[in-house]
Amino acid sequence: MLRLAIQKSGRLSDDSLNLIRECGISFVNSSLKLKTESTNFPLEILFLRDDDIPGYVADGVADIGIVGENVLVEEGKQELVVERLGFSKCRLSLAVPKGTDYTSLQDLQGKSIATSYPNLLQAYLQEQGVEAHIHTISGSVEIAPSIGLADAICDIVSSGSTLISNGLREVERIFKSEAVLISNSNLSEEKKEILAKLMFRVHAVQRAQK
Ligand code: PRT
Ligand code: ZN
Repeated sequence: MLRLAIQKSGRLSDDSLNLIRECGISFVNSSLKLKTESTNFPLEILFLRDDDIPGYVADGVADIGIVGENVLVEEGKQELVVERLGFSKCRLSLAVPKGTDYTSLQDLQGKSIATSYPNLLQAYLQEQGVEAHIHTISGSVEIAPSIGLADAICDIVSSGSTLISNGLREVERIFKSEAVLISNSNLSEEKKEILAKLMFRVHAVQRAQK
């Protein structure tokens, strides 16, 4: 039996479950249960916080998982990717208060930036030769400039409406993300065979959607 970890409730959950169902894999899903078994495929599904999924898959607690690339790369586990899934697309961007003068990244030299993605941000700033103070906060990043916590933010954007409603302007797109399927690197032969069967179905679903 192969163990799949998906997000319990959030922006990845519905599309992750839909993909499994479109693969013809049936299961009973109760919102109270954190674990379920398929009735027609050797798959067990674990429902977790998205942030915990890369670690569980790397450690082998789960065999495979579905997670946003932003979380995966932030945790330094990009080598686990098996397949890009094309949903939950978004980007990690830098934004400044809309009245702020901004012409290039150099304008953030010595400034403070609030983010939940310190590693991705640090790597980008370093590559661009800019030094800034990174304030790591776990949520509500968009309010940081208006409460005086930071000069700029670096956060996930999809439509851009959250930035606009918080008086912010997107100035740099630093990372493009989508949902990815990840796998532990030491699967048993038996589990590799189940994963190959699953991937065969995933590819058929992807072809049908084109
Ligand atoms: O509870 P748990 O830890 O599992 O969930 P979470 O709250 O950490 O994550 P969740 O469900 O918000 O997001 C899961 C994944 O969905 C992210 O890691 C991204 O890969 C992807 N994703 C896609 C997004 C968005 N779109 C998105 N818009 N994640 C977050 N947002 C947030 C963003 O942080 C910002 O606050 O939505 C706001 C911006 O949206 P727009 O449309 O106004 O630009
Ligand atoms: Zn999370």
